[in-house]
Amino acid sequence: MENFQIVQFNKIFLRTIDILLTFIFSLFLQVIGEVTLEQAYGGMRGIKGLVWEGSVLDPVEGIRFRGHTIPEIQKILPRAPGGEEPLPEALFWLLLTGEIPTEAQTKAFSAELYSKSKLPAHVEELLDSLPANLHPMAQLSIAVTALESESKFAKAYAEGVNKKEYWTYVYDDAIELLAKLPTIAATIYRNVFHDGKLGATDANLDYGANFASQLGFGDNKDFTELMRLYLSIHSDHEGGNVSAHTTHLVGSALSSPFLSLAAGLNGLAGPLHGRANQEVLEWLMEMKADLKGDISPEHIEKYLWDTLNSGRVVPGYGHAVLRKTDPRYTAQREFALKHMPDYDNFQLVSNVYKVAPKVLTEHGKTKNPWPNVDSHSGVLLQYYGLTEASFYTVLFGVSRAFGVLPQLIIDRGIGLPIERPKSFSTLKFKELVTGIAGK
Ligand code: HAX
Repeated sequence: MENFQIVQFNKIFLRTIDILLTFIFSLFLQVIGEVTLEQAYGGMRGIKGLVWEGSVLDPVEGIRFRGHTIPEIQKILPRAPGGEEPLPEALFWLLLTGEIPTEAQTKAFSAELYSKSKLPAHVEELLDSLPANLHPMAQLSIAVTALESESKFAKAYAEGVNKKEYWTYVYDDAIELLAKLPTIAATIYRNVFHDGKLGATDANLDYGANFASQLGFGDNKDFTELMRLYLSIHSDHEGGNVSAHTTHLVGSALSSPFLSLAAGLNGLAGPLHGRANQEVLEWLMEMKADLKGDISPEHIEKYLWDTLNSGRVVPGYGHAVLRKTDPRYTAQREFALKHMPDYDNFQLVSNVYKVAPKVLTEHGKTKNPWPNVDSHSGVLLQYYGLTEASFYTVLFGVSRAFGVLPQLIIDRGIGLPIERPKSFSTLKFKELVTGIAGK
């Protein structure tokens, strides 16, 4: 099974990369942009300095995975029998190779992931020993770091493997990680919020179905569909976001995929990034309580102003790149319209959507007054009974691995070097732009 997979990936992956790189190398001296001081001091927005193969984010249209929009991948990627949402393992294949896997390839890949899903004893014991008041994202990061013991890449490197072979070991580690993440996430969920026991898995089921079952929601086919959609759309959002860039950066020092992903997850845990999904849900529930259930747009508008006037951000709104409603928000809204049109918390999210862009525009600060992915996900999970908001970013973390791990394999496959951009002190920047040497 493993050989079959790696031969397939090898064939497709090397062929694609070869053709592209020969062309790009011949244009290496072309100028692709300039850098302003505003960018240096403004979080490096818009600087074109990263290579990322899986997806490209257009400010208006949103994400394309290997050239395909979210509605397109919902149509063209293999699905589970009777299901309507894409299988995330098929998306991983697409992000890595640029090709849509067949149903047979996807099924073999699901089975391979299933066969590697058990955790080593020391990681199980470690998770069981963590206190319930340690944030689930910290637990996820600790467990992924502890999986370093399984790294074939770290072992091969220590044994002096040829650098041309790096990517095959990174590939092995990536598959190992992807396979084990649902077991880690479900263990955290069941330990912190329930009885510590995981639901049963089945070798014939897909990744999303087994994950739903491990979490304890396996008997709900709509929740399983939500997991497939959720894991697919949160996977990749080009390379510059904190979690993707961090994973890629740490990997460039030849840290293993386990250590690289753990670093990325620590970034995802920030409230301006992945943790925004927890913040949104908590903010919505506070709003609902404060408005005593009257969620009319007028009352919501006042609450939005109160949030802004107290010096806080409106969670789930704004984006560093997007300038329109996030298509990941739209995909989740479509899901809600289909599965829970009358749910009061969905109505709440919809009513916020009616007024927040106007309020944020009048407020005049954010460059993007539209909702992002995190604005919607929480209420979908609430509807099915996964109500513990502090767990939500863990689900995002499992999905993010589907986007950042293919790039790590590619990074080592094309031999990208260690990352090391240039920095200056403010005095030196002044000298650079005025020509006057400072002291
Ligand atoms: N509410 C209030 N103010 C906001 C805002 C919001 N939702 N979004 C941006 N602003 C403010 C910024 O804080 C900034 O204010 P200052 O000038 O006082 O510093 C100003 O508007 C300009 O910011 P920007 O250029 O529009 O946005 P950035 O690229 O700097 O930041 C963020 C992008 C996503 C971090 C920002 O929009 C934000 O904080 N949003 C709320 C948190 C959130 O939803 N994060 C999740 C984003 C998606 C993601 O990564 N998911 O994982």
